[in-house]
Amino acid sequence: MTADLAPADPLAPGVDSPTWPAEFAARYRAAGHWRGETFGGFLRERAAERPDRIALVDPAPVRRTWTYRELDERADRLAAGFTARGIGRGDRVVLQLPNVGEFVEVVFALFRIGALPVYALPAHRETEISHFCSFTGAVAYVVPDLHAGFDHRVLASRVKERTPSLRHVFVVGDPGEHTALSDVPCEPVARREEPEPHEVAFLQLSGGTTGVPKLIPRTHDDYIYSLRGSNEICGVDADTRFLVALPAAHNFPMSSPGWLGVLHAGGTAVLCPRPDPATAFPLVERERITMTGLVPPLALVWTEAGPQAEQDLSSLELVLVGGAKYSVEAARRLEPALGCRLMQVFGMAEGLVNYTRLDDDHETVVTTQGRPISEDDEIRIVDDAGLDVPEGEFGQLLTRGPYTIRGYWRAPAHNATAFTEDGFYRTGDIVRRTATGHLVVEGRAKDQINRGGEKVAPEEIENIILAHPAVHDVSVVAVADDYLGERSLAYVVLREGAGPLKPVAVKRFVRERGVAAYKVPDLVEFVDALPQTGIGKVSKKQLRSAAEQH
Ligand code: AMP
Ligand code: DBH
Repeated sequence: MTADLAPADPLAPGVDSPTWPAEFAARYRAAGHWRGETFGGFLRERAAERPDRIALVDPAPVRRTWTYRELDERADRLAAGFTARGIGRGDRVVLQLPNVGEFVEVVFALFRIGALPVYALPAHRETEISHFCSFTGAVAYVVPDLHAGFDHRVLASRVKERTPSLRHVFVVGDPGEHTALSDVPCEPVARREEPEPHEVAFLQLSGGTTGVPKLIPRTHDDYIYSLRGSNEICGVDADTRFLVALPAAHNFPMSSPGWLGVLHAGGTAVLCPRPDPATAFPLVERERITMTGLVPPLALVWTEAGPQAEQDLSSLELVLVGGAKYSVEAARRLEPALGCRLMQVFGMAEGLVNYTRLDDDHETVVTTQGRPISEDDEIRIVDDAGLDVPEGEFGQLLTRGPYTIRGYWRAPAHNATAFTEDGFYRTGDIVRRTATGHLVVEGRAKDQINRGGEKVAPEEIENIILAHPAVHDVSVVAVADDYLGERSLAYVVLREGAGPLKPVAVKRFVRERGVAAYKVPDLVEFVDALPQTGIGKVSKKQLRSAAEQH
């Protein structure tokens, strides 16, 4: 690629996506972390090595399977169809599918042509989807027809009306006024130009702390390294049968080690339509599942249900738990209840992932959130002034390494504060490090609510509530919750003279603005004024301690 062409190339790192300085990239290559693999390439390799092994199972409503050869061919045919419709290299495609086989087909088709999937969650609604489509200039949006009682085709029509760049809506199922995804595949023609390993492969979502979710550019090289590292730590191989219980679009079930890790290893990924024991346990039995990943509230439900289960869960070898803090008491109960090993995982879509290890002693597994994948993951634990705290004390976690981004996509102003000058990502997590190098998550410095692994940025919800004509001011904070870990509480100050408002009306207002249901405040409380800090900002600290009374 010539230098003067580079700035026009949407895939090239450094254009829309800040990237690793050359000396770091060289070091990660020399260490063998970045091996020049691509997603499209590794699927092709697996299809050549083990064409008839089952790669993917979608059990509902009728069981469908894909061998490696079928998945590979399907990706090629879909890629050809997307190309024929004018979707090409660097184009963004917002993908909002539940755990269905088409999710995996579409992702690999887009990888093949170098178009970038943008991973929306099934729970996202008009506000989030419109933002993803307009901010990324998406050319296509892929949806199910109906999911969990919601008609995504109607949402798609509304978003399309508002988003000039959006030329295509592809629907899995009955397309309504849009295009059926099943009409897209066609015969592959000549060989295409495929993306390079150092290029951006997709945009993942951040849980975020700001008014709008930030997008995370991940390259083939860096993400595939995290898959290989995760596979090694978790013992994933061609015999692994992994249940994708959480939404497939989330970074944890995608990569820790997730369905992408399992496909990289030549194993089998089984998609679970819902993660409750009534749905998942029969699948564990029928599909002889060996491994899965759960957020803490689900791990609790599985732990409760395990001993009474009518199904045979004996194939289960390892359950990973992460996404939010898992209590020591709950962690102690999982292994006996499910008859398998526990591994804690503390990760982030921005990069760094920590795991407890299979050879860690039991206390370490239940009391820590693990240690980094890579010896080249750099960890700093600092105080508010940015100085390293003494070993063993807690502070804010900063990290830099071979699979941690150097900046969000098209967000230079935010990047200036979210990263240090020398490229460390400020995770916003408060951690301490044990003598064995394991991290214990002690809390959080960032303004975020972690609702059982689903992250909510208070600012996003505050902005919505502020648009209510009766609202003068609002602040959204976390309250402790036995089941979810945290729930959200909105403190609302009404305008003078505004009529009375019920909590339920505030919740309805947020829901009707079209956001994911998990962002609707769990509790609403009306107050006369919000406490302030010395310089007149709202004191979230005081509000959080007031919220402890709940
Ligand atoms: P995101 O940036 O949206 O991918 O969310 C990542 C964040 O989830 C981390 O920075 C932590 O705050 C939180 N998190 C993930 N795993 C754990 C865990 N095992 N324990 C505590 N917090 C976690
Ligand atoms: O919470 C997360 O984002 C997360 C948790 C565990 C993650 O991204 C991961 C593992 O990879």
